[in-house]
Amino acid sequence: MTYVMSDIHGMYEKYTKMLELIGFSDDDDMYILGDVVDRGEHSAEILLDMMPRRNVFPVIGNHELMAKTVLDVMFYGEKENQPASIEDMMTDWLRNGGAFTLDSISKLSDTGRRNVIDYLQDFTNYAAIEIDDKIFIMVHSGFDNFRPERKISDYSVQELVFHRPDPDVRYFDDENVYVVSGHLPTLAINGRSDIIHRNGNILIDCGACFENGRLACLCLENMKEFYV
Ligand SMILES: [Mn+2]
Repeated sequence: MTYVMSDIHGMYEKYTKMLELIGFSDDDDMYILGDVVDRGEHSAEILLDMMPRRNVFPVIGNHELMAKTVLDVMFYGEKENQPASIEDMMTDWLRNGGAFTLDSISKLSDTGRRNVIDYLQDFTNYAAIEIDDKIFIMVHSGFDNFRPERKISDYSVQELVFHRPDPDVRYFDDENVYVVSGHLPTLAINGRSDIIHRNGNILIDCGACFENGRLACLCLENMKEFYV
């Protein structure tokens, strides 16, 4: 089966409970739509679990985008490609839950830390798969500056991770094309921590790191929903 979850935000216990709940095996695939890190305390543990799994496909979120940029500069001081705004980004990241990730990564050995930071570079900007007659486009937050004729590979990473998802706006006319995204807890849309299916949008961030929130997981073959 093919599963998708998002916005785990350092909640390692919910992550492992979810894998157990769905009976995740080597025959399944799992897409994780970003914001694995920050806010919760166990970001490194989740990344270390994901890393060796060949059937877990990570897609980047705004928190990984910030984390990988800042961590690279902090630990390895790589000056090329260093954005001019790095100090603002660092402050912003630490304030938005990055301090927990920094703490969790600092406890690792040098090799462990290098591997985890390198792994953040493996996160893809988006993923698109076909199941039966349906196409699922999986992206952290949707599309900024959306135009239906624009190729998905032409969007910048920023356009794919900072957009505020709006389930009332349909992206693609083709009713067999679904955009699966996270980023905005559904709690903030309708006050419920349930997956929202609307207008070809599937919003799966159910606020795992918030008090009233849950970690959600969706099976794409049968649309079965799981919550922890
Ligand atoms: Mn996000």
